[in-house]
Formats: sequence, C-alpha cells, structure tokens
Amino acid sequence: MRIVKYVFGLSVALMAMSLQSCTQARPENKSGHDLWLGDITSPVFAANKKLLDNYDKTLGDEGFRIKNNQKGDAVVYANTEAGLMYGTYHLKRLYDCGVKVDDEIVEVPAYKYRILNHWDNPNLTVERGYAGKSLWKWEELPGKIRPEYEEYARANASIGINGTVLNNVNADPCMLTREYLEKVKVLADIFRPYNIKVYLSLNFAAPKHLANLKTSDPLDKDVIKWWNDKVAEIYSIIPDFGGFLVKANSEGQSGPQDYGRTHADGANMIADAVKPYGGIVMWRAFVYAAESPDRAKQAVEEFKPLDGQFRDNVIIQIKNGPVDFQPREPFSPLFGQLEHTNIMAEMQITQEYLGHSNHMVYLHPMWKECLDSDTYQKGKGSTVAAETLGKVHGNTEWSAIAGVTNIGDSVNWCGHQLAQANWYAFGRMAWNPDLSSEQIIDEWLMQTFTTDRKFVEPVAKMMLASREACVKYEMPLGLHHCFSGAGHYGPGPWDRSSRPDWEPAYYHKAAADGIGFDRTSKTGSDAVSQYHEPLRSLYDNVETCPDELILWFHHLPWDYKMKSGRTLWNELCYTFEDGIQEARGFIGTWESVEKYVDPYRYGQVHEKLIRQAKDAIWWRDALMLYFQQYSKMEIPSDCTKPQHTLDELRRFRLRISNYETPALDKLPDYTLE
Ligand code: GCV
Repeated sequence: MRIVKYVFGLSVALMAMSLQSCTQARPENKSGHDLWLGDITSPVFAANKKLLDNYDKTLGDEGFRIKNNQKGDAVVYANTEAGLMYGTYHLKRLYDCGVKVDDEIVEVPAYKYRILNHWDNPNLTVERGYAGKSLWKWEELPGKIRPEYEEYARANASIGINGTVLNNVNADPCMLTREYLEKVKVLADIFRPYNIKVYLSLNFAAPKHLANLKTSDPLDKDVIKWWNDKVAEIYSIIPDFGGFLVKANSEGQSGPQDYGRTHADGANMIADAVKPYGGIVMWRAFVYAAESPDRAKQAVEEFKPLDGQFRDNVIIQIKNGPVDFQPREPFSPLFGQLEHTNIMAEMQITQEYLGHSNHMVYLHPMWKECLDSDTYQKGKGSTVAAETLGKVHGNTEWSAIAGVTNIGDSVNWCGHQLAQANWYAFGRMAWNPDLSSEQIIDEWLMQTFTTDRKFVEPVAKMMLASREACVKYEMPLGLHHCFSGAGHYGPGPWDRSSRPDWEPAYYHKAAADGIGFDRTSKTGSDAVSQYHEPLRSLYDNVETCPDELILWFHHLPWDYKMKSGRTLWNELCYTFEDGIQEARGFIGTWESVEKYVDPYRYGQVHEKLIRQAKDAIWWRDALMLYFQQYSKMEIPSDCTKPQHTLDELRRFRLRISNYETPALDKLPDYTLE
C-alpha cells in the first residue's frame, strides 16, 4: 500500500488535482487558445484566467499578471497557457500563505532555462541519491505509466521549473537507443502540458558504443553524421526535445580531448546537430586532472582560453564553487572569466556533502550566497546572478540555471521530510533569484505544514540556521573535503584513494607546521589570481581574508592568532562546538512544535535531528583528534568531550555505495547526554 505523498504540502497536491480536472474541461477561447479555468470548487480557482488577445511584451512567454476585477476577484492574465498556469499556481501560493491580492502583480521568470538534473541510471540507482531509487521505472516504460510522473510534473510546474535532464551525467550510452527514446517520449508527453521539456545527458563515446564507429572524434565526418542522424531521430520522436547535458573528459568520462580536440570542438559538434531544432547543449566545466597541483584552478585554466569559440546554443554549466559542492566554497572564479561564452550555474540540491537525507540543511542561503557574490568582472555589480542571467555581457536569451535533484521514489520524495524545501527553493530561486531565504522558507512551511506563526517562526529560524551549522561542524574556517570516501558521508581526514585529488589530505594539508591550502600568490597555488580585484587582494592577504574561507586560501600555523584573539586551534575547536550546540538546539526547537505536526512526520524528523547532532560530534571528534597528532594541542575543557578515540574512529567502516544514505543504526554510537 502506498502512503499519501506530500508535494510541497498537501495543498499543492490538491492544486495538482484541480489542474488536472481543469485541463480536461478547458474550453476554447476566440483566439483559438485554450483557457486555463481551474477548479470551480475552490475560491482561488473560481478566479478568472484570461489569455491576452494582444501579446504583452513585458510578460513574454511565461510571465503573468494578476489583477482584481470590478467584483474584487483576482484574474490571471498571460500571453500563453504556460503563463496562465504559473499565474494560477502563484495565486494558489498567495492564497495558501494568507496573502490577499490588493495591487496588481506582475511576475516574469528571471532565468529562461530552469532545469533539474537527475543523476539517475538506467538500472534505477541514483548517483548521490538519498531518496530511494530512481523515479523513472525504465523497465516498465513505455507500457506502464506511474501516477508519480505527473505528480512530479505538477510539483515542478508549481515552482516554475521548465526543464529536466532525466539521466546521470555519467551517462550510459543506452539512453540514446531507440528503445530508451521511446520510453523518454512517454515522460516528455506527460510533462509537456506542464511546460516542462525533457533533456538527456549524453555519453560522448556513443558513436563507438552504439554504432561501432572506430572513433568518436568530433571532427570525424562519420561521427558528425552519426550525431546529426541521432538528433534527427530524437526530434522525430520528441519534437520539443530540449537538448543535451554533457560531462566530458572528467572523472573517466570520454570527451573530445581523447582525440586531441578541445571542449569547444566537442560542444560545437553537438550544438550544430541540435541547432536546427532549437536545442541547446549544456557543457559542464567540472573538469580536473589528478596530477594538477590545485584542482580549484582547473576550470578556468581549461575554459578561459576557449572563450568565444563556443556556438551560441552552448551554455557552459559551472558548479557554484571551484571544487565540488562543499558546504561552503567561494564562488567559482570561472563565472567572472568568460566574456563571449554563455554560462550557467549548477547547484546541488541533493546533499552529497551535507549529511545526505539524514541531516536537515536548508540550502537556499548557500545558493544565494553564490548568486549574490560579486565577480567584479565589469566592475561592481557583476554578480554571479548577473553573469548567469546574461546581464553582464548582454546574452540574456541564454540565461539558465541547473539544480542536481534530491528526488527519488521515496514516499516523501526527498528522503527527509524537510528536504523538499530545497527542491522548492531551487525552483523559486530560478524564477526569482532576488527572493530571500526567509520568504521562501516561510512560503514552504506554510504550504507544507500550517500557517500558524507559532510553528512557522521557530521552524523557519531553525532551518535558516541549518546551513551555517552544517558548515561549522563539517568544514569550519574553510577547511574543505575532509569527507570519508565512503559515500561522502561523515569524516575521513585520513582516507586514502587511487588519486591524490580524491584524498582529504590534498585539501586540508594538516602537518606539524599548520593546516589549510595555500592558494596565495606568493607562496601558494595563486588561485587567488583567478579572482578580480578587490577580491584577489582580499583573499590573498591573510589579514583581510574572511575567517569563513581562511583555510581555503591560507596554510596557517596551529597557534596563528585569529581576529577573535584565539589561536587557530582553539578557533577550530570552538567553531565545531558552536556547530554541535546549534545542531542540538534544533532538536529542542522541533520538540517545541510537536503539537503542530502529525505524528508521522514529527517522528521522522525528530529521529533524524538526533542523528544530525550526534554526527556533529562525530565530525568534531574525527577531525580534531586526527589534527591533534600534528598540533599537539588540547581540545579546550569547556568543549563537548570526545566520545571515541582516534583509533576507534579510524577503525569504523561505513559500507555504503554512492547511491545511498547510511541507515541511522549503522553509524557510530554517540550519546547526547
Ligand atoms: C555525477 C562529484 C560526485 C560524483 C559526480 C561528480 C560530477 O565528484 O562525487 O558522484 O558524478 O561530482 O558532478 O560529475
């Protein structure tokens, strides 16, 4: 038996049902378009929706206007059905949040392409997926259609998502076979009424794998022909196919460099193939080589020389930070280094490095920190948001943003009852990057639980604090990538790997003389020089570098005197301690709102918050006991006492794959007494 699934709260699920009934009953208007009427039983949907007779340029193809008519009823106006749909969802959101429409509302999405990236494999595993198996049941498609497919589309439409990449960037070539394209078509047909286009990740070596060509060289005429034919086939099956996402020459994936060609050669070949159909290519900048002395510099080193060589329908997809989705990274300097190339940001909604679906971490503050960061490329105001919106170089028609989803087939969709907030927040941010973290979490809580302020205020406060708490207990002061290689869950500062840049020691560089990665201009890797002034100097100078990134950019002695007056060692200990105490505090907050939540969701969240607080101590124990071997300093007596020895923690083995989150009872014993 299937338990009721909540999508951004039951209210949105109900909304979805209303939309379904209204889709079936849509009459034609005189302009030949359908009217989106809504459910007449709900006061909100009783409101009128009207397609505009004359195209209103301010609204474009997806925007809407809401105005009260003379009777005081709200009316949604738009140029398109998509606009009416988004307006209806917006009205529903206002209604659920108790907001009355007084003044006229005009909403237009900021980014043109608002895309989810699924890292789902054909065998139903999800790379870095912590919410069960893949939502896409490939073995059942195209014959059997699950109701979740349409529920997924509605949930996405309600927050403005208009594209989805269905499969993992570590792409199985089989996704491009006729057999799979017929399955993809079924999903595309279900998503189309919700204004969602389907995209696929491609395997660059597909011509070799699928057609036995001798090469996949992007300049080879047979290879070019193969891609052109394949793309024609795809569009004959899915006429509005969105295009491709590509991970090339990264972590073992094939790419143009295998044939002595550049990323531009590879991207352009695919871009030329999809261009006649209006398709795009999102080419990832996540590339790095094992032998490099500083992985954080590599995206700029690879892509800056190619600036201006990419076709206009290529968008370079850049992770928010220069390394890999750590709880805090400075923004990727590549956002400020290209002038004649379209760029987009890739955020990670799934919590690969933030406690998977065991930890409650509201991610919007992290993404907003990146989007609001100023690259200074063209002087003040060249923020990452402005760059990716195309406002800095005047290429707004290619503005795009991607989020690696946290969605699976788990009953609550995202593995943790509060993790849907991140899916929701990503969509809202893609629609409007100026929305505050406070507003988004307020909206989500009201739609998902209750509008009672006695619930919303404390829980919003807790969720707003959660990202910073996670930073404190996983990577204080910019200390990054100390994760266990086992699924990137929990600490493993001692871990070894087949590649140096997959080992924590490559990043923390703990030794008798201190800790941290020296990226300064004089003694370090000079990664600071990939940032424009005044950031370059700000980060380069240890006196001005912000504490939260100090060990990202500097290698400092254990007794270095911090701005607080404490030694670096003590500052690390007390930052961990703050993280531990904050995580413990979340449990009390949740207990204080028990009466507002149903027992099922209350219990699930409570259990996980307890584990989160225990994990915070585990992180502190592992890192500080390990570093103590070098610092020879003591953990201050007013900090939480370690509960395990270094040896015990080193012996602990978490046996999980990259496709799952650990069961709570498989984690090290900790007590919160
Ligand atoms: C899909 C990190 C993750 C990988 C992921 C990769 C990427 O390295 O650990 O699982 O692969 O990023 O973004 O391509």
